[in-house]
This record gives sequence, structure tokens and C-alpha cells, in this order.
Amino acid sequence: AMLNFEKKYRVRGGTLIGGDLFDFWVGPFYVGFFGVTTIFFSVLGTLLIIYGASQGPTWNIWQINIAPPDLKYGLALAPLKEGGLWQVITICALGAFGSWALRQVEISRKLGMGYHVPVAYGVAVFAYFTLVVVRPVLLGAWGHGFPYGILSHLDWVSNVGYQYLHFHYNPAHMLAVTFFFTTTFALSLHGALVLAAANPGRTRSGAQDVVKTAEHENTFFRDTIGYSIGTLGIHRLGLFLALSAGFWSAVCIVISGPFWTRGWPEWWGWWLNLPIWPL
Ligand code: UQ2
Repeated sequence: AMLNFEKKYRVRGGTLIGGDLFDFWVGPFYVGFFGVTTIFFSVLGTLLIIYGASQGPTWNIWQINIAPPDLKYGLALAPLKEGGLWQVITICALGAFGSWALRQVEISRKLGMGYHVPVAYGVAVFAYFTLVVVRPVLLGAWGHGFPYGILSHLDWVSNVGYQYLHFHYNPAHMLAVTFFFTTTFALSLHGALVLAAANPGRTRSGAQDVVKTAEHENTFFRDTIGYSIGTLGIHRLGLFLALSAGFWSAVCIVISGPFWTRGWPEWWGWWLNLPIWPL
């Protein structure tokens, strides 16, 4: 069933491809050209993962693994059962993610909104793209991509980390981790503040109190730390922090190998090499 206010948002237009052809809804879902391509790539990719699992040694959900090609194949296409499946699944994943982003763009245009949502989503896709395409290409082999499997991708992260001795000394990794933590900190402050304003409890006379306003939210933070970033500001800050986390994650992995091949602790030698130290 459609809520009666929903009708007013079911407007024509805003499509990038296909004109009116796919400009319709199925139940609550907008379809569009990119809805069709999203379904196509998602279903094909999922079936290929299931086929890959059927060719492997186990159906144990934790142990299923679809590995990228051996390094000897370089940047060429590999035989299906020797990493070729991983290559096709990667194409399906990027096809689905790209389609999903463009579907967000079409819906944004249809509603006359900014492109903030597809841009934000695009940063997550960019981080994945960096991991499975940019870095492998820079290193000269698809075998540098990560394997698709629950435990196997964890092992990959651990092994690649140890390859650089102590990954936490990677300065871009430090920035990424700091942004991830700051994002959760900001969201916890924001979530708590909004819920606190919306759930005022009872007044001293015992009557149910009314919901508080943005002025109360500002006052809470001015009273506690002398500064309020504001109701619009907290959302700008949250978007910046979250996108920065994804961005520096991509940077920290793409520089590991293509830019720096030794242990990350050693990178900090630049500090000791400054010409400011007495003999
Ligand atoms: C705020 C505000 C909100 C908020 C929050 C703040 C009224 C509803 C959480 C407070 C946030 C500040 C002071 C920034 C903290 C900085 C970092 C890096 C975490 O002022 O406006 O709107 O939700």
C-alpha cells in the first residue's frame, strides 16, 4: 500500500539513461535503467560466488574462499577456476556498485536534491576500487587483490599488515583509524543529543514535558564546552569525518607497496634524517 503523501514524490523525469522507459516503481522501489543493471550485476555476481563455492572444498560459510589469480598471471585474464572467477565477480561487484550510485543520482535529480548521498556512497566504492583495481594494477598483478571469503579476507589483511612489519606505523592508516573513531564519537554525541531533546521526560509538576528545540541543543553544548557546532554543522562535520575515514583507508593501502615497500616503522626515519640534529 502507498501512504497518501508518497504519491506526490512519484514524479516523472530526472533519468540519465532510458528516458521514460524504466521510469516506474515496483512496490516501494524506484526501478530506472540503473535499477535493472544493479539487479543484473548483483544476481550474476552472487550466482558466480555460489558456483565458485561449489567448485571449492567446503560449504562451511566461514571457510568458503574465492581467490584472485596467482601472481604469475600478472594483469592478464586468468582461467575461470584459477582466479578468473574472482576477476568476473570483481567486475560484477563494480558494475553493481556503480549502478547503485547512478540510481541514487537519478533519484536525487528526480527529487531536486543535491548529490551528497551518491558522492558519499561513491567514496566507499572508491575505497573498494582502490583495493581490488588501483593497487593491483600499480603492483602489476591481479593477485594483489584480496580474496572473497569471510576468514580468507581476514587472513589477507593480517598477512599484508605483517608484510609491512607493523601496519599501525603507516601514517595514512593512523589518520584513517583516527577518523573512524572520531566518526563514532561524533555520531554518539549527535544521537544522544537528539534523543535527549526528543525525550524530555516529565516536568517538576509531573506533567509530560514538550519536546525541546535546537536552542536547547545549542545551550547544552555551550554550557558544557563553550561551543556548539549547530544543527547543520554537526551533519557537515559527520559527513566530513566519515568520508575522511574512507578516503585515508584507500590512501593507506594504495601507498603500501606502490610507494613504500619496507616496514612502516622504518618510514619514520624521515624524522631522524632532518638536518636539525647535532652530530
Ligand atoms: C552540536 C549540535 C548538534 C549535535 C552535536 C553538537 C546543536 C543537534 C553533537 C556538538 C558537537 C560539537 C561541539 C563538535 C564536536 C567535534 C568533534 C570533532 C567530535 O553542537 O548543534 O546538533 O548533534
